Parts: sequence; structure tokens; C-alpha cells
Amino acid sequence: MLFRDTIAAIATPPGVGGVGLIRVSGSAAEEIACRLFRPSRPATRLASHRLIHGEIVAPETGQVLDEVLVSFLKAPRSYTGEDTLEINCHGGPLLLRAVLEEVLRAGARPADRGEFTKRAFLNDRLDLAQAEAVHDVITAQTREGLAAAVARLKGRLSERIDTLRGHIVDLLAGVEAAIDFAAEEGVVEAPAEELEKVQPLIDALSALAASYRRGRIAREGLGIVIAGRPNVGKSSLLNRLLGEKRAIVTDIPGTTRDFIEEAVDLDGIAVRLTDTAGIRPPESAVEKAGIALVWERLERADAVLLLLDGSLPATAADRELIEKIRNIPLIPVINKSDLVQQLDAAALKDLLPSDAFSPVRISAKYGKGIEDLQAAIRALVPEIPAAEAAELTVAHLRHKVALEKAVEGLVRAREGLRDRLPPELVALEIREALDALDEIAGRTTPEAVLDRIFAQFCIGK
Ligand SMILES: Nc1nc2c(ncn2[C@@H]2O[C@H](COP(=O)(O)OP(=O)(O)O)[C@@H](O)[C@H]2O)c(=O)[nH]1
Ligand SMILES: [Mg+2]
Repeated sequence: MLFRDTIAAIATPPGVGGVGLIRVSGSAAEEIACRLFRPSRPATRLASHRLIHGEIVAPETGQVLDEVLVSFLKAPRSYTGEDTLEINCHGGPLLLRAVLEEVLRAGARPADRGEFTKRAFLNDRLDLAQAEAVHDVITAQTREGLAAAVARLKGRLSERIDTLRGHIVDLLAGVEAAIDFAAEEGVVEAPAEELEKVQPLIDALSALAASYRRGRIAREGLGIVIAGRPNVGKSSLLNRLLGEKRAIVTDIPGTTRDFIEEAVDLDGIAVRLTDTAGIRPPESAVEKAGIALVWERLERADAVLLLLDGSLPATAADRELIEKIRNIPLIPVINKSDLVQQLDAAALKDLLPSDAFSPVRISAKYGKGIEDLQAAIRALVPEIPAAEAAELTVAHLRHKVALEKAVEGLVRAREGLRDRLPPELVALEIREALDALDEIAGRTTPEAVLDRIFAQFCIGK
């Protein structure tokens, strides 16, 4: 599919830099180059896949805008699969805008977010999972997340899914052969050997879907909220984990009004820590708004550090908070271990959900027990089963949902084969599994979903 219009954008980030790149893609790219670019050696042709030195000249005024290096990539050997012009300018925002304006005047239109990558996808240069990986590579937060994203970009996940897809197609062919056979011979059931092929497929797809939690955490980090009533030491703990005085610590309850979010790297895991306002009956509108934010943050958290003051008995506010966060993975943290302890640990155990971690005792103020707490946080991250699995994780909810849908289809197909249902019905279920799987590569993905995916990209990518 080739688009008629030509798009252009500044591909480097805003601000001052050593170089700035303007990217142009579409059928007018070559003509735009001929109009604006003056090579330093006049006889030079705009040869494809060469770096050529020269100047960008505004055609109307003859003014030289910049000394540049351009490359022209003839379709289809380019990122988008279209004729592509790349202009390497000096990295000044004003200059880049001036050059971009000339490019637009010469026949391009401004690119939308992610439109270069979208064209690459629509022109079959990469599949949708790879296109998403482009964004993951750019926004990776940890080395593990980056390695997994690069592997996805290189097609590791797509290959795996393609292999599984091939097996499902075989299965479907076997069942469909039975349909033809049934029509001729009057037999109404699918062959038994197909049944044996289903379970390994269900297992493989389920394992891939199960890698989502790990993959997502590698991609966007572990979201952890520090919650507790006022003055238990939440802000002190945030500062301690960050190793800097980020949040204000005072002995006045209700000091933290807004929430504070900061990222720390815990052995290669990006942890997004959120310090929140203390939970208690609010004494002002500001405090009330702050507490409302806590509930919002808690809903999106991977886990909560429930902070308790070891030097005082548990209160109604502690109990209320525990009650409200029962469904979130919870690490109870008993702070102020340097003081005389009055918190009844046995009574606390009864209050906590049965699957809560055992309490970690710390002193945020004096830095005691912090390693134990860090170990407890690390334990939240699911293990990678095999060495190569890190490269084969699913990191997008969309992929996980599609895999689960495919599994459901195959489970129904398995039941159908087992119950000796007519092969037509079994084939229908297998086809549904196939369709679900095809959403990952983008074969059957609706336009609205594509738009949503590419809208997350930056302009120029
Ligand atoms: N003795 C002792 N005091 C602490 C400890 N952690 C925090 N505090 C004190 O408790 C008060 C409240 O701390 P802060 O971090 O602001 O609590 P927050 O309201 O939960 O954010 C401050 O006076 C801190 O110095 C601790 O481990 N031991
Ligand atoms: Mg605070």
C-alpha cells in the first residue's frame, strides 16, 4: 500500500542539540530534495543510500538555511517502505523549524504521531507487535525492559507467535479435512488425533500470556504506593529508599498533601514509588483532596507498602486502610523500630489478608531494615522461568488479552473434539483462536486500535 501524500517531521527531540534530523517520507521526497538541497559538488546526483554534503536553500529567497548532510532512501529499502529523505541539520530549534517549513512548502504535510512507523506497518516493513516494540525501545526504563523490547523489535515474539499460528492452521486443516470426509462418507466427528495436538498449543499460548506480568514490569516498572496514617514515617521512608531528601518530613500530621512519585532502580527493576497523604478523617478540603488521590493511586498500584508505627498501638485508621486495600498485594512495614514497640504484632496478623507478606521491621529515620524491605519488594517481581524467556515476554495488555482469547477458543475446540461434536463447530472455535492470535501481529486489528497504538508515539517516529 503506497500513500499518495508525503509526510515530514522533526525527528529529534525539541531543544538544542548537536544535530537535528528532519524526516520526509512519501512519493514527493525526491522532488522536495531537488528543490531545497544544493550539493557541495554540483555534479552529485541524489543517489540512494548515500550521505551527501551540501546546503538547504530556501527556493524563493535563495537564502542558505543550513549546511547539512542528506540521505535519500529509495523505496522500498527504507524504514517506512517509501521514498525517504533525511536531512541532518544542526540541532537548533529555530533552524529546524525553518527547514521544516520549507519542506512543507515544497509539498509535504506535517506527520502525525507515530505516522512513520504506522506507514512502516501498513507497508509490511514490520508487524504490529514490532511497531509497538519501536515505542518500547524508545521508552525503555531498565536494561531488562530494553533487551526485551529490542528482541520484540527484531521479531522474536512475532516469530514465536507465527510458529504457534502455523500449528493452529495445521490443526484447522485436519479438522476441515474431516468436514469434507463427513460430507462424503456420512461420518460426523473430527478425528481423534487432532485432540492430541490441542493441549500443547494451549500450554504454549498460556505460558506466553503468563509472561505478561513480568514483561509489563520490565517495560514500565513496578508501581508501589506507600500508604498509612499520618506521621507513621511514609515520607521518611520515601527519602530513605531514594537516598535523598525528596519529601518534607515533619512531626506535624498531614504534612504531605499531594502525592510524590519518584523512580528508583532496584537491581535493574524500575520501581515507581509514590508517597501519599496520611489516611485519617480529613481536617481540611486540601487534605480531603489529597486522601482522595491516595485511593486513586492505590487502584493502579502493583503493590502497597502499608506503613505502621511500631511505637504505637494500631488505630481505627490503620484497620480501615487495611480493610480497603485487601485486594492489592501488600507488604506490611512496621516503622520506628528504634523506639519502644507497642504495636501488637499478633493482633496485626489477624487484621491482614492471609496472603499478605510477613511484616518487615524498619527504622526509616535511622536506615535500619531497609535491605529486608528491598528484598521484599524484589520478591514481588515474578521470576523468569528460563534464560531465553526474558526475550520472549509479552509486555502489552493487548497481547495478553489476545493470547487468552486464543486459549479460550482452543479450550472450546478441545472440549468439542472430546465430546465428538461435528467438525464444523470445532473448526469455528479454532478459527476464533486464529483470529485472536492474528490481532497481535495486526492482521485483524481494527483501525481504532491502530490509531490508539500509534497515538502514543512521538511525532517524527
Ligand atoms: N523515631 C523514629 N521517628 C521516625 C521514624 N520515621 C519517621 N519518624 C518521625 O516521624 C515523624 C513523621 O514522619 P514523616 O515521614 O513526615 O511521616 P508521614 O506523615 O507518614 O509522611 C517525623 O518527626 C519523623 O522524623 C523512625 O524510624 N523512627
Ligand atoms: Mg508525609
